[in-house]
Amino acid sequence: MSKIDEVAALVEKGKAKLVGAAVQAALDEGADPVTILNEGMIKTMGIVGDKFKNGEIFVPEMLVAARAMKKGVEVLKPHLASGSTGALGKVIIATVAGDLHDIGKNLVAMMIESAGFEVIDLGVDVSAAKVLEAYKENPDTKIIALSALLTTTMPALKDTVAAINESEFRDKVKVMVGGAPITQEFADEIGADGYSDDAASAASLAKKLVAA
Ligand code: B1M
Repeated sequence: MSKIDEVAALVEKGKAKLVGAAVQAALDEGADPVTILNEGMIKTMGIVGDKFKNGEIFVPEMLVAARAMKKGVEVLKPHLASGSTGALGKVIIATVAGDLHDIGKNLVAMMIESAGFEVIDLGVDVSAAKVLEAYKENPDTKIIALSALLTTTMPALKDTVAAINESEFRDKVKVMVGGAPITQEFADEIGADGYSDDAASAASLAKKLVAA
């Protein structure tokens, strides 16, 4: 079994205490950090999700897999992201109301920070009101980035973007959205300024939005 396969197996089984060492071993063997992330972790979460959908596993198993992935990402982080300067300005990021998924949002935050932004992470299950409040506390924010992982929280994403679109500061801030069920079409429909489908392209999009 390759070291990356070992990482994948440990994430899938939710072995949080062992994943960090396996990621380190893969790195020591010269494995590419992005490949470890994509093949050892993100792909595995897809498998975990499929097993959940098929009734082979349940929420607790998804939860421990998520915890294990987070441990692995901690070890990977210095290899994926360079230190931030914050020079490109502030980004407020959140997972929308009713949604507890934060791994994708955290990866996006990490890549955006590494691209040179200062990230204000509001966490998960964040209401539109909290997003507006955070902007008012940080009126120099350049981008509001919103994540949604459930088809059932797509309406919350829509409502949050609508609240920003109706705010008095709309012309001062860009809004970007993403998450597994979100598409460019949906982003356009709800009036966001940008959509990206993964963390690396989210960082490029953020840079493009502030340059625009
Ligand atoms: Co949940 N869950 N979950 N879950 N969970 C999914 C999303 C699901 C697809 C699994 C499945 O059925 N196949 C399914 C959603 C189905 C749907 O909506 N159509 C689902 C469900 C149903 C649920 C519950 C409803 C289950 C239940 O209780 N019956 C429940 C809902 C809870 C809630 O939120 N209110 C639930 C709960 C959970 C846990 C809490 C147990 C756990 C989350 C723990 C955590 O995040 N801390 C969990 C997990 C782990 C998953 C899966 C297995 C993995 C998610 C993940 O972290 N993926 C997931 C299956 C799957 O994804 N295939 C699933 C890895 C991550 C890197 O990918 O988040 O997609 P992702 O992020 C990507 C891109 O989407 C993008 O970039 C990221 C990096 O490349 N991206 C952005 C994300 N945000 C972005 C923002 C951007 C740009 C790009 O700009 C702002």
